[in-house]
Amino acid sequence: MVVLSVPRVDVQRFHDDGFLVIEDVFDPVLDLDPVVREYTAKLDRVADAWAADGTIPSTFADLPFTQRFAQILNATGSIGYRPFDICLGGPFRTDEPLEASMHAGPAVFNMMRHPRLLDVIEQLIGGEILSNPIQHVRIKPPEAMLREELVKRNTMMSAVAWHQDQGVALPEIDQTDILTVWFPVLDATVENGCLCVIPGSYHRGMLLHCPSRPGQGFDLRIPDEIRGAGGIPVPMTRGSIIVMHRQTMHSSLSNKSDGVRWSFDLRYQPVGQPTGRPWFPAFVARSRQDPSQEVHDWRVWADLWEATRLHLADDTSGMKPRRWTGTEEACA
Ligand SMILES: O=C(O)CCC(=O)C(=O)O
Repeated sequence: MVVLSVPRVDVQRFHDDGFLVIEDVFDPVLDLDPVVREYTAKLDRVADAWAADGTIPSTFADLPFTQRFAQILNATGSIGYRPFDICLGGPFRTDEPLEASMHAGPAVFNMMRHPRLLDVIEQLIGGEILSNPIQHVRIKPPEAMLREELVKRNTMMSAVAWHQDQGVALPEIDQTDILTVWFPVLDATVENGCLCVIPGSYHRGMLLHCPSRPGQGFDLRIPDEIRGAGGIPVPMTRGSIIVMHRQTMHSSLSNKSDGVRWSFDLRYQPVGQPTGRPWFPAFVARSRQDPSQEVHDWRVWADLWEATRLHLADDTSGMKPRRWTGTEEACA
């Protein structure tokens, strides 16, 4: 049996730059290929259900994954992405299963609590680690395959404007140690839309974000002078991760390639700190003090989301608006 060493984290460099790329955290075949298989099966199930109820004109079963995914999104619009993300998106309804509202499965859950990923996080924030529910899987087909409206409006499927992750959560996280962990399922390149970061940018603190696209209340970004501040693209091979400070300015490029750009963005923090989305469920990914608190079974994690879904379908009054409205004077 091959025993892999704990990935080494250059903590000083993380504090200097506000981000760190660490290679070979995952085994692409053992860890990431199961994610691809899980989503391939999910796409089959979703396509069958939607073709049966007339949501889409065909299952597009003869197409390879990327083309099929693009065709289904083109036929359904943004709403068609809901079953594939690993976080609930509205509308919250009681008359559909969790399966139709988001994705929860063993392969994605194994990534979220992968021991080597948690070994990295532990070196930065200690051994009491909460998995924050602001988490996404982004599967971005080539922009040339998508309807223009989807490319313009949906950041799960297209480029993401400059922002700080702290800016899209409630102010309750401002004093926390939340880290963003981003990793590609397939290699992320400049051509297919890798992440970009501005090294050291978190030292400038939190900046006002303004809506980047008219009418997009949920799409916030930092002002023009920062946008031009010289971010660097961060191409990454599958198996590697990038860890970012919550105030690190980052964005992602458009997918100009003919293949899919596929990634996870997850967040972790010390147990006990607020998550910035209190209406969504967090779970203990690692506890050195009390391992009995850890969630090990993906079904337990899925049940937390199912309970949340049912609650929100009934009552969304606990959901708070974003910290900015876009009507701030400086956004004019
Ligand atoms: O994956 C992307 O394209 C952007 C991800 C991102 O901005 C984030 O994780 O905050």
